[in-house]
Amino acid sequence: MASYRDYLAWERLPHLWCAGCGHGVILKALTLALAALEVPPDKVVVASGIGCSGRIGDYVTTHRFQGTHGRTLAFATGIHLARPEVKVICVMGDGDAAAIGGNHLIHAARRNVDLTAIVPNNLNYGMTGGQFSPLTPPASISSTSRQGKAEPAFDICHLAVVAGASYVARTTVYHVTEMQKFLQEAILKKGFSLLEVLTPCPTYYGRYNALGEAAQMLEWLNRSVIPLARYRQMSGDEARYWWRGRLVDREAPDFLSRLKGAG
Ligand SMILES: Cc1ncc(C[n+]2csc(CCOP(=O)(O)OP(=O)(O)O)c2C)c(N)n1
Ligand code: SF4
Repeated sequence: MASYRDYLAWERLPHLWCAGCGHGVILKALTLALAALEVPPDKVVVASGIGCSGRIGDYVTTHRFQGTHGRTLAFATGIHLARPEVKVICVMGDGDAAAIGGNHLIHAARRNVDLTAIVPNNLNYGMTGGQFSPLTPPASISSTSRQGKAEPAFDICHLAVVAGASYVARTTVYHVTEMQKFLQEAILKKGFSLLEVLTPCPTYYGRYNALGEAAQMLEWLNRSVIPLARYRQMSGDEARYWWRGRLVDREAPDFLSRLKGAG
């Protein structure tokens, strides 16, 4: 029986993340999911762009690919088309996936490319010093919004659904068991799957917004992110909350099947 230990590159530890960063929790959940699915490490590629979250790929024993910021899905599509028997798992921060890489995201979902996209959403650009991203909530303090972010945010999960993704879900690093379950479902899904994981960046977002230390940020996530079924019953004050759950799980032809059909 496989163990998560088989998927962790122990010789590369200790990791470089700040104390209390949530990215390590996502790394552990990913290794647990791969072990539970018993996918051999040499049948997996973890592809990432640039950012603190992108370093998740540094600590796995699978194949790894790190490309340029925002271009993960373009590279990953090429890897998948060349080696369709290998599971390609992409890790992209909220800046990477929703800002510079937003167009790639829309079209990977529209084409329904058989990839798994994990979006660790720490509500800011961690690696470059806490700038706001398109997913940063309005009024947040960041290094580029000292008086509070004036722009609205968008929901990357709904964006992926309307673009055509086969599987879309959201959870948090507080909900580790749910995260592992969603990861397994996403990895098994034929077609484009996206899992957004809300995660603390105590160094920037937490500090700028007076959310306390990492443990307090986890409590804050647990309070602020409510089950999807409950969210759907709410009216009026929804803007205060995020939902978590499985938004879509549907069958549709994936990109490679369509290409073969067209050929
Ligand atoms: C083309 C390009 N533009 C900008 C950068 C600078 N840069 C590196 S990481 C990053 C943002 C990281 O934020 P995010 O993607 O949210 O990941 P996090 O670090 O928060 O995990 C930026 C803007 C870059 N490396 N390449
Ligand atoms: S800056 Fe934020 S996202 Fe980056 S390692 Fe530190 S806590 Fe994590």
